[in-house]
This record gives sequence, structure tokens and C-alpha cells, in this order.
Amino acid sequence: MQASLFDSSATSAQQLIASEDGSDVKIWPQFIELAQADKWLQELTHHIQWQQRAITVYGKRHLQPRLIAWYGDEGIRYRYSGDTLLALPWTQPLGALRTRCEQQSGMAFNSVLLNRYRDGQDAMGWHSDNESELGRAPVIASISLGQARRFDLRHRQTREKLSIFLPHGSLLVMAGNTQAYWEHQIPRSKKITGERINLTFRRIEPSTP
Ligand SMILES: O=C(O)CCC(=O)C(=O)O
Repeated sequence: MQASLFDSSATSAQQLIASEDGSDVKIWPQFIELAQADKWLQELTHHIQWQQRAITVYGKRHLQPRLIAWYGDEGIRYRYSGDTLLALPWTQPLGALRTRCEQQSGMAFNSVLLNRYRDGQDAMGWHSDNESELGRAPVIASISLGQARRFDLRHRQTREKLSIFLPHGSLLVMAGNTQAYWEHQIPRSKKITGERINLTFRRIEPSTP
């Protein structure tokens, strides 16, 4: 299912999912003004410590098909798929983006996972952001910069599917029980040649050792 009422030029919030199970997904298609989004895209492309890291999926080690980076408050770690990331210190643009996301969502984020898709061959498979250190009902604020990519959501039980393109400068917020009931992915695409950077602001529970 496409998100049919989605207006990619809107600056206000559009509700994509609001279900009885408590799932809640909203998008602000033009959250960041164009000139500023262009500036941040350049800045992050050149001044983030990008890495291609190995993870374990179904018992096999392989390189992730994209570049990633992990920044946040001192000592914040993120473990997923057999990898542990230790946060690098906040930079000025990441701090500014965090503030924008906090003001919009009313949440306090202590970390950000960055993904860099070099072209349509870079992708992210089906998953939920449901690691225990994210807490029971995590709020994830996701900024997209650069080439618009398709973002798919799939309900774990009903198999309902929803697809949208995430525009340059957009903010997507997944909240409530979204991570319990829905998976998401960025699929490969032969047609895509441009680069995209995605930032997902998160709150890691401080009690995690
Ligand atoms: O690139 C995206 O928009 C999705 C990122 C994502 O799913 C994640 O970081 O868990």
C-alpha cells in the first residue's frame, strides 16, 4: 500500500500510521529548509567518521551494505547483530540536528545512528529497532538528506505493508508500539544512483552496562 494522502511538499506533520495497537508513525516531509538541508548533507558527507562494519545475520558474518557511524553522549554503547558501537562525541551539526528533533518530538535523545547509502545497491533489510537498551516503546526520530529512498513498513501480524519515499530534509518519527508491531526496510534499487544520509536519533537507557 502506498501512503496515498502523503504530500511530499508539506511542512506540517502527516500521520502515516495510527493504529489501535498503539503504533504511531508521522512524517514532516519538508522539516528542514532546502538550503540548510543541502549544507548539512555536504557537512556530514565529509566530516563524519564513516565505517563499513561487519555484523552477524543468521550466524554468518558479513559487511553491512552501507556505511555507518555512531555518535552520542560519552560512554553510550549500541549493540546489534553481534556488533558493539561506542559513541563518538557530538559534533556541531549533529548537535543542531538533535535540538531540532527534540523540539519537534518532545523527546531527549542521547545518541544518533547515521547510515550512508552510497547508491541504490546500499540498503537495509527488514528489522525493528527493538533492542532492549532502547526501552519498551522507543521514539526514533529519523532525518533524511540527499537522494530520496523508498521506506517500507510491514506489520508483523497482519502483513499490511506501507511504502513511502523519504524526501531530502524530511523527518519521520516512529513512536508508541511501532517497533513492537512493525518492521521497516530500505530496499535495494537499480534505478538509484545518488547518495543518501539518514540519521536516527535514539535514547539508549542509561542503565545499560
Ligand atoms: O535509512 C533509513 O531511513 C532507515 C534507517 C533504519 O532503519 C535504522 O537505522 O534502523
